[in-house]
Amino acid sequence: KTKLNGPKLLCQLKKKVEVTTLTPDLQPFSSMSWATQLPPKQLSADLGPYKSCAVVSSAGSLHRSGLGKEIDSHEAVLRFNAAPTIGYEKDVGSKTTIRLINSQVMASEEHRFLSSSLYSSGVLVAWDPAPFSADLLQWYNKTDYPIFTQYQRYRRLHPLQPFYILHPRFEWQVWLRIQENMAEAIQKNPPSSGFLGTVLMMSLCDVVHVYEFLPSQRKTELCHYYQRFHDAACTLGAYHPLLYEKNLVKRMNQGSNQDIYTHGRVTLPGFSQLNC
Ligand code: NCC
Repeated sequence: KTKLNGPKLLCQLKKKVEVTTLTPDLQPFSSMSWATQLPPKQLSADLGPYKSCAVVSSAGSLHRSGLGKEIDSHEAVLRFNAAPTIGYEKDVGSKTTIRLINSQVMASEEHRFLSSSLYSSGVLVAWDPAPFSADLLQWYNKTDYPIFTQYQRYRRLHPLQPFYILHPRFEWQVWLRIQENMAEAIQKNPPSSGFLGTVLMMSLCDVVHVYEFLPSQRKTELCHYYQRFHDAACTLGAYHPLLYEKNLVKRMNQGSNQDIYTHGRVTLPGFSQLNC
């Protein structure tokens, strides 16, 4: 096994990862009446291409970053899970083009997914930690959290907001890219929303700026910029292979180390810009 350098890694991601979403014509969903709630086209057919994009991690190190204006200057902004903008505009901006949410957020009471206005701006994209290489029916019958029932409820309440579900193949294709570039065996859990969202934006944007995924000089054990909760595992990972994801992003970064240190900013090329 050989560790690939940045350019080779980028080309592998482009070649071997497909950002696919569920569509109503897909088995076994095609025989279920609710499947008509799914968008008829792929996310990649409906969104982008965007010139310049921002991926905003939820890290505590965004606190007092003053990056809000810079983040909002990008054509499209991706945020995660329950990360708010209201009250935090100075540090994280206010634009939300896409929100990537895990199925836990959709299901847990505390996040009030069906009723909170936090989720009502931009395009929603959901994912669920599906079993490795399991087929869609197996996953459908045994999701980690009730992503499908919550999806149907949300769509009935907010029928006009675009809402996609990622194909589980995507999360495991990304996982394989991580594993194949590491010397040791990594845990067989899907990548974090942060890395999935970064790859998703690389498929839609000419250039992607990721903020505080690789921590800046503001690095802190504060888990999220929006919560008073400390845990180093938020930055280093426990369930998700987060440290390995960060290692790959560091290798693919086309910006300077100074950008990481001062802004927590990484610059990645979109797949369309690569000559592989
Ligand atoms: O915390 P979370 O992630 O929502 O953060 C989104 C992404 O930002 C990056 N991050 C976050 C905090 C930090 N200190 N450093 C970071 O680099 C990560 O890339 C992360 O993916 C998730 O990935 O979906 C996750 O979701 C939470 C939780 O489910 C939601 O926040 C809803 O409450 C998970 N936490 C728990 O299960 C307790 C987290 O493990 C992963």
